[in-house]
Amino acid sequence: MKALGRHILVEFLNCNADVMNDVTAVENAMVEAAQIAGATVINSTFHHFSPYGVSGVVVIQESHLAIHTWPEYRYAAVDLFTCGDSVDPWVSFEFLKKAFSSSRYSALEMNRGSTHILKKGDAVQVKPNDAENYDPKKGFKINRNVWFTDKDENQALSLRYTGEVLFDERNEFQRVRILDSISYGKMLTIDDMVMCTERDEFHYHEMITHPAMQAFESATGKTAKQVLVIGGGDGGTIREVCKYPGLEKVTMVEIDEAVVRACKLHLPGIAREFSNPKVNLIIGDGIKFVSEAPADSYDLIIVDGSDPAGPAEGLFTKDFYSNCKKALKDNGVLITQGESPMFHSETFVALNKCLKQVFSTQQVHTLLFHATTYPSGMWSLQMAIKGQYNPVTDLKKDSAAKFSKFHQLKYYNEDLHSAAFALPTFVQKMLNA
Ligand code: SPD
Repeated sequence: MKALGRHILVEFLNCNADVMNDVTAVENAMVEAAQIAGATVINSTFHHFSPYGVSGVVVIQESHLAIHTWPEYRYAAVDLFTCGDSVDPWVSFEFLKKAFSSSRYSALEMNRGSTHILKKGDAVQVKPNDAENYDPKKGFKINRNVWFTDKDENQALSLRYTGEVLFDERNEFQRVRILDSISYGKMLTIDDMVMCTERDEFHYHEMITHPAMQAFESATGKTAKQVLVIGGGDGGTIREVCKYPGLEKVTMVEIDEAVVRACKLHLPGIAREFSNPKVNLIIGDGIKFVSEAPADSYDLIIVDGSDPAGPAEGLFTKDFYSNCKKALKDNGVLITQGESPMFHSETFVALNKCLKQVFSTQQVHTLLFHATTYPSGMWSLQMAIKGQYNPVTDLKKDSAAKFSKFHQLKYYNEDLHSAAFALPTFVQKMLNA
């Protein structure tokens, strides 16, 4: 060999655009392309650009593989650079051609570090400096740097994950994935939005359940017996509802059975109450279900939907909430996830207005809580009451305290109940404008 390395500059054309825009798929293909060629992978870093495109590099003991994709042109620019004789970059080339479904391509091979131009004295003894990453049995430790990003055009929240996709299914409704995050445990994502993570799901599930259950119980002197949950396919909300012994039945209407299946399989701590005999799971359209529900059927309705895109869009309409009001018994409570004053300010305000039109201004209350894995970290719930009581001033604090202690709740307690309804001035202004 007359050179230290071989460098192939590749143009992949007519690629699969979805793959070109899928950071996990691109990274997996690049890592596998290196391994299949006999390279030792040391590290990989990949990034997804907004609105589209992926860049990344796989560092191998024998140099590197790099890529940048333009999904809108179905194009990828790839560098395959290997040193020594043990790795054949053309094997990586063939693998990537198939992985990206490229039907037109070109490649140019260059020798790097030609021995004709290197002087003998350039070869100096260098001390190896990566011993800590090397295990004689397993070889080099791969340190992947893969990020999941939940974003709109201007804001984002990113969580690093191992690169492991434990569940990935696209169906007529949405794309459902379970990813293995580095510091938040396993997480459920729908259409590239975080729904819940093992580490902080209790913030959301306790807050969408207990303020409403406690407010109802305090005002009426009895537990909500008939509860309806719209959405909530991960099972976190019904898990909280099932903590009330006075509950007779919780009906949950989830549109996508894949969410339930994924969570039963990978998030058993969240999905643990599906086998409870009080739980009646219906796979179907919650919007239709509520429109057909008999009047005065439920003490509590919890709308645990996704963001207003795809199947959850109809959960943000006046029709839907009018039907919910009809389905509630007198003194019944509705609570819905209300988006973020910072991330989705327009939806947040519009939903509040819509509820006030349906239930009256005095009977609609906004709560805030910390949603550490939702963009902006500040999330809301909107509560509407079909009755004349107030969820804060009528709260029986002692019972709320007793309940949260007995169940060792991690977020909700009797003081937080009232605190959650206290809004920052800028949020008050948004809602009263
Ligand atoms: N941006 C995320 C809002 C999602 C609300 N629903 C989450 C489902 C958890 N049960």
